[in-house]
Amino acid sequence: MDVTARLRELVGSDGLLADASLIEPLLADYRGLYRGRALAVVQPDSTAAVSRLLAWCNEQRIGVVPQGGNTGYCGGATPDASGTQLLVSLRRLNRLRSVDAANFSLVAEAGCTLASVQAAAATVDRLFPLSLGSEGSCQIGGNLATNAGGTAVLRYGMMRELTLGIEAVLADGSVVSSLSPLRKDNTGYNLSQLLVGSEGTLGIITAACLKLFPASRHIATAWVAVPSPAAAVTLLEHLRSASADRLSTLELLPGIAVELVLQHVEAARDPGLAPSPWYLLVELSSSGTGGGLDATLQAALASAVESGLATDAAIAHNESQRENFWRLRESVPEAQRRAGHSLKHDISVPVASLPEFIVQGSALAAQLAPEGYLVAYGHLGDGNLHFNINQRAGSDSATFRGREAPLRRAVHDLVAGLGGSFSAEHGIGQLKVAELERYAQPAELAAMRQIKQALDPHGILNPGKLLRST
Ligand code: FAD
Ligand code: 2HG
Ligand code: ZN
Repeated sequence: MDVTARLRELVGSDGLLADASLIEPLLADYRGLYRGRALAVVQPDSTAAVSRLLAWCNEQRIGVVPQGGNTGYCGGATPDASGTQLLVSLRRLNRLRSVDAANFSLVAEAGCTLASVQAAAATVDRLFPLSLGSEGSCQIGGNLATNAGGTAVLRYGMMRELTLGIEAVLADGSVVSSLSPLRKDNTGYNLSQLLVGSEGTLGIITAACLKLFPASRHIATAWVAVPSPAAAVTLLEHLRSASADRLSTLELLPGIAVELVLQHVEAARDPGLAPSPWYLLVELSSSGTGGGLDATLQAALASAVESGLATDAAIAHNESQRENFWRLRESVPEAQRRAGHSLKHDISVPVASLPEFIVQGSALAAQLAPEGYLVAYGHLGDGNLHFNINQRAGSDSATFRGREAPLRRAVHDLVAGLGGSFSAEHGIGQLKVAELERYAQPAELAAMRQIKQALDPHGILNPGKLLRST
């Protein structure tokens, strides 16, 4: 069989990527942990084309790897090394189908970037609140497939909570579609929600109806020095009540993360607070017309300083200051990448247990990875920490990398003991399959395998991701 000719029939000539220099970057993941090979790379531009493609792959038992913006952290969008899997890029399926201001919803195709969806919402005075450092390149389909989190989860929830319904193509090529803006629809199993977080293993998402909110008219942003994570957790409660729950962001950064950003990111500027072991990026936002948010934040922070929960704070007085505070936070992954290799853990624990996790986790990191230094930062308001250890300059790379497995075990066991999760927002992909097998309840894992078997009996959809191939 001439596979190339058949693929051309299924997705059209423009849908088959032939240029090797364009294919190459799609075969490795963002972190550079995995590199695969592909039978071919296709870029369908309609749901009908995805449907034809999957029906044929199912018949031929060809493995299919969906790919969005390829910004994922767990190798979920990278094919294996066999060269037998088809890479399906959704980037041409990128139309905004409708924006419905009255119903506070929009319908976007899977290949729309997150930034383009945020911008579309803004044109009708609405907010699509999902916000990630990768928003310029990650896609809605990838955000849904990984149930992405980010910096506004505290107020608006993860991608799951922002989803009204999904259109997707199942393994046999059938299309399930639930794109109405209904807020209430209790008609049996919720297939859309099953697809959220399924990482391409149950279907290819082609479009989604997403929730919008009133646009924020007032925003107050502050950079705050805090003495400890325990103080930051108490400050979370204080800010939520003092602001009548208008807190939309509370991100924790250690001093070392700020130093790395200032060292590696040219545009970043030091906010000039008293030196501190920890900092917070705090943002209040409101759709109301009353204003006064700066004053609310100012008063809340003044009382925090008085009571010792904070040691210093600066409120952004203009857009450029606000952008700088955000840059200091959003550039941490890039600064860490420039600083060298890091061992990453994307963990969550109940918010109140974060300080204890940091104390015990820091001791483990010092003991089990002495060639590294800790850069633990992230979404404090969600109990989600990126507990990353960077390699010290001059230390032996192989020794440092060899620390990964024992450290991961110790950190994830600690997290499990505190009732937390070893994968808070980045998913499982191929990186954490063994972790899921270790930490999921047996009955839960068995149910996941049965769901996979029922929807994808030939195992063509993203084989070996999330669940081990059988
Ligand atoms: P990809 O990487 O292309 O794919 C991810 C997974 O989804 C793969 O398993 C793939 O097969 C599957 N998939 C993709 N599209 C589809 C589809 N249409 N149908 C079915 N399956 C599909 N993540 C967070 O949660 N919070 C953050 O704060 C955050 N910040 C980041 C900052 C930076 C600088 C970077 C590089 C990444 C960050 N991420 C974050 C991780 C990443 O951006 C998210 O996981 C994002 O949701 C991935 O989207 P993507 O389009 O790049 O998906
Ligand atoms: C973030 O919150 C991302 O910045 C990336 O989730 C985290 O690089 C990381 O570990
Ligand atoms: Zn994150």
